[in-house]
Amino acid sequence: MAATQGQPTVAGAVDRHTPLGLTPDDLKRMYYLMVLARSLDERMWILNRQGKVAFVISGQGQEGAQVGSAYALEPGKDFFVPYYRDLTVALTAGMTARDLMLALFARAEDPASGGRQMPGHYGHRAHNVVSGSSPIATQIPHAVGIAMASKIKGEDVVAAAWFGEAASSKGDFHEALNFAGLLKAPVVFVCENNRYAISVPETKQMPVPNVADKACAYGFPGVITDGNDVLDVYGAMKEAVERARRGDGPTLIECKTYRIVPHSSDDDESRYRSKVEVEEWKRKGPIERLRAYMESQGIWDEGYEREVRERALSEVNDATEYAERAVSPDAVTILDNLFGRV
Ligand SMILES: Cc1ncc(C[n+]2csc(CCOP(=O)(O)OP(=O)(O)O)c2C)c(N)n1
Ligand SMILES: [Mg+2]
Repeated sequence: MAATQGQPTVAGAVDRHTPLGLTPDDLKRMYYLMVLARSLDERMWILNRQGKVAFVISGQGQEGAQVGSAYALEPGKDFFVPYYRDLTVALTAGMTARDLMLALFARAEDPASGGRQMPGHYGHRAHNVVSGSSPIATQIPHAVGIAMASKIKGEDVVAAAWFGEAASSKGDFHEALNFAGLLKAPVVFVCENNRYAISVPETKQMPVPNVADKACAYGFPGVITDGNDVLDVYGAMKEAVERARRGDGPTLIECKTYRIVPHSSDDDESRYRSKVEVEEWKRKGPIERLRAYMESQGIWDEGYEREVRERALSEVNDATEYAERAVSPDAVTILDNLFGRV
């Protein structure tokens, strides 16, 4: 491929992005979204430990699966139905660091719920990000409903639902996939298999080795991807979105990945996994992997890294200060949006 700014590619490094229709600028955008998500997430933990915010649920380690999948949808047109770890999905869909911090601080201006929902319930009407409920997997049938509404109205809209591997043991998952397969709904199911449901390893909650294996029961393809390889996930998602737009129905994409921090700010991970295991996965992290690839293509260098880190830090600082100063919902609005008027 043509290297940017005249930098040579590493001899023998295979260009994997051009065949997928991605430019060096796309890779830089994906890289930035992951670094921004990681920086925001790290700041959220600090704010929690300072006693400023009550709860954090984290996407660290899963940014590659998230940006690789969300990037193949069209923001402002397609529908994003994420779950609580999907900070990078929310950012890729068009939500800002300020939006996410406003939700974390439960401020009135929080676009997801005006400060009503727990953090991690991403939502933004203008960006077609649909906020979910806390019970696991309930967002999966919602995505099928949105996809079917789009199909019935003759719109060219694809919906995607994201969820963890344990969500695939819930009835909601199976009902959603059954109807999506039957009705050929324009939907993509993205499973972020991070190997654990809080403390329960995947081997203790599912009888098959891959979530993707479950798709065959519903008559559509199940694809296994390396969830820490942005390009692998993007390639599978691009194909799945094209398939959905053609009217050929759903795809289930499993992203094999790992969360590198505890389940939430209230979890003690030392009770169920070793530090060695976590450190091993950190070394294979999605940010590190994309950085190495970009370097091999002459798209990344130390100067660029500094620029990215500084830009992300200033966005995180701005969002933190803005949300900390923002007002909480007025107590008199407590019943707003709970009851309809007759
Ligand atoms: C119906 C239901 N049961 C239990 C919970 C408590 N809970 C919250 S997250 C979680 C683990 C889900 O694991 P997985 O689907 O693999 O997603 P991950 O958290 O690993 O990303 C559980 C059991 C819940 N929110 N809803
Ligand atoms: Mg899991």
